[in-house]
Amino acid sequence: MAKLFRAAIMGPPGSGKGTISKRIADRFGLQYLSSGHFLRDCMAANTEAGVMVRTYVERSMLVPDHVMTRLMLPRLEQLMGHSWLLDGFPRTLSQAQALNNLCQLDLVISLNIPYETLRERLSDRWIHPASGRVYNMGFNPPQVKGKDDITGEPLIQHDDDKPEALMSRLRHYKDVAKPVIDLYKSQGILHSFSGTETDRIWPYINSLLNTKMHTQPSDAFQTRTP
Ligand code: G5P
Ligand code: MG
Repeated sequence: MAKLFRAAIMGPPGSGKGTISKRIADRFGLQYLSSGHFLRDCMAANTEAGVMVRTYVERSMLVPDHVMTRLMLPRLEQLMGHSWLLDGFPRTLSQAQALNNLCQLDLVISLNIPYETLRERLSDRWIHPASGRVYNMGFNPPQVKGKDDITGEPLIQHDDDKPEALMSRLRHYKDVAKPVIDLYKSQGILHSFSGTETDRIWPYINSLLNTKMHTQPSDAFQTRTP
């Protein structure tokens, strides 16, 4: 049986985690689990957990670690027989340690995108809430303005993409991501990519995954895009 492959993608809000994850999942056949989509599903279902997480997500605050791990780890346990890619989890050291107790990641991708680029992207982002499909009016517009390509349902914008909420999300991200990045660096599985365009970063990630998924992980390196 082929070795299972477990990866995570980290990066600030709007860095392209969702966009790149979709390409990875399509290209390499990994199961894809986004913490943001998962939380929005809980909110839409109005479960007890959903009502609680809404108070954090709507204020652009991180959901407490014990809630995140209680929600995400059982979902990951269900996927134990599969290769997967996590988007947005783990986001704190405590989440990373809880995940480590469940399984060892093979690879972590970290995206470093300048703030100005993030601000421009998010102010132009539209989402199909039911599926989590993401559009950008300049980069990947829907075929029909304001409508999801697959279902034709209306697209919406998130409140937490407004500039003041974005600044707060970025500050949170930087504070909490550093120890997580340090942890994965020390484990030799962190790969960082810098740039302003997903299409220019993608070939490097594609090539990294091609190598890693078809050989035993033996080395770790930092990749910088031009
Ligand atoms: P999420 O949903 O994980 P964020 O804030 O981490 O949300 P977000 O906003 O989903 O991240 P992304 O996935 O990194 O961003 O980026 P994306 O959606 O792919 O791309 C952003 C936009 O840019 C899109 O419109 C895309 O089309 C466009 N784009 C991409 N590449 C390019 C390009 O090259 N050029 C151009 N022009 N455009 C491009 O989390 C939401 C909330 O849930 C909670 C928190 O409250 C969080 O705020 N949460 C957690 N709380 C605690 N712990 C966790 N682990 C949590 N996970 C989620
Ligand atoms: Mg996302």
